[in-house]
Amino acid sequence: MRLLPGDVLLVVDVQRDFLPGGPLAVPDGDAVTAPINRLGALFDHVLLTQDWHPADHVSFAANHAGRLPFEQIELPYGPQVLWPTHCVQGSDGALFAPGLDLPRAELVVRKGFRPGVDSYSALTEADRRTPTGLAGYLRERGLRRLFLAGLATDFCVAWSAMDAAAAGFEAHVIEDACRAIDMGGSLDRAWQAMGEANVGRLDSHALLGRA
Ligand code: VGL
Ligand code: ZN
Repeated sequence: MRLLPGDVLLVVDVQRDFLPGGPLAVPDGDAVTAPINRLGALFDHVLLTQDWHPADHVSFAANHAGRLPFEQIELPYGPQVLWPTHCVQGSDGALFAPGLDLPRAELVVRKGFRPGVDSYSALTEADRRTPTGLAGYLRERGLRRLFLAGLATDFCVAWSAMDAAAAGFEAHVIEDACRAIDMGGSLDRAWQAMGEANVGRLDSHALLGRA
């Protein structure tokens, strides 16, 4: 696949709390930084997302008496998985992974900052109505083709890719530059849903050539 002028690399949530040893560790999560750094040098535009929750965030199991991480509850906007406390605003765990090297990054979209609403997606929060502003930013700049990488494949990457496709952008997920949480079959379901949503799936070698 050939990259075109204006193509965007969207790097999703490559933050310390999602790396091995962190409170919401994604298995092998630190393996994404090497391919992402190589990809970052190749794209015209590099944008990042940063999960950025207040300490009293509704997605934290610790904020629900008697609930444990990875349980699911019902919120006014629908089902919500409860997570270990992660990516608290201003904490070291919310910082980008130490190995990430993307000096040309043009934008950081912070998401999940409303106490009562989660946001896996970089475009639309979990209430499915509140925009993050990213779609408007992309449209205003005339950027229409997104390649996604980062953490986690089955949550923030998948939701971002599907929302981008639904909003009229072309979205492709770079599989080997992502890692998944994969709980209860979530990774298979995410790939199925992304396929149905017209999200492309490719390997970084298709863009970088074989090392
Ligand atoms: C994520 C769960 C909670 C992600 C963020 O980046 O995929 N997953 N917050
Ligand atoms: Zn989160």
